[in-house]
Amino acid sequence: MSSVIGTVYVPVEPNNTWQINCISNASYPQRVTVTLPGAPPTVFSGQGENRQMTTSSGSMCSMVQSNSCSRSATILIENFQGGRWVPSKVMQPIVTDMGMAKFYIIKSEDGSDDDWNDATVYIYSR
Ligand SMILES: [Ca+2]
Repeated sequence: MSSVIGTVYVPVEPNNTWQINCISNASYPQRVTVTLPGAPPTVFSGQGENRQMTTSSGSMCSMVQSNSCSRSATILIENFQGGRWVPSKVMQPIVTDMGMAKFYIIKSEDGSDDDWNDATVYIYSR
C-alpha cells in the first residue's frame, strides 16, 4: 500500500452526502481536515487510544454535501509534535464500492511503529 505525506485525494460524485467519522489511536494530538469543493473545511481533532475525534462543535460525525461540480476532495492528516502541527504519513484510500454508495477508509501514521491507526478516517458517501 503506497503512502504520501499529509494529503490524499478522494473522488467525489456531484451532489453526494458524505458522513465522516475519525478515530484516534495515538498519544500525540491528531487533526483531520476534510475539504469538499464549495464547502467550508471540516476539521476533526482528538487524541488517545480508540477515541472518537470531534469537530470544533464537539460532534463525532459530520455530514457534508458536495456541490454539482464536485470531482475531488482533499483529506489532510496532521499530528502535533515538537510544538507544531506536522503532516502524518497517509495511506491511499481503501475503497469499498457498493454501487449506490461508497465507503472509504484512510489510515495514517505519525511515528515509526507503523501500526497505521494514529488517525483513521471513515467516509460513507452516497
Ligand atoms: Ca503509529
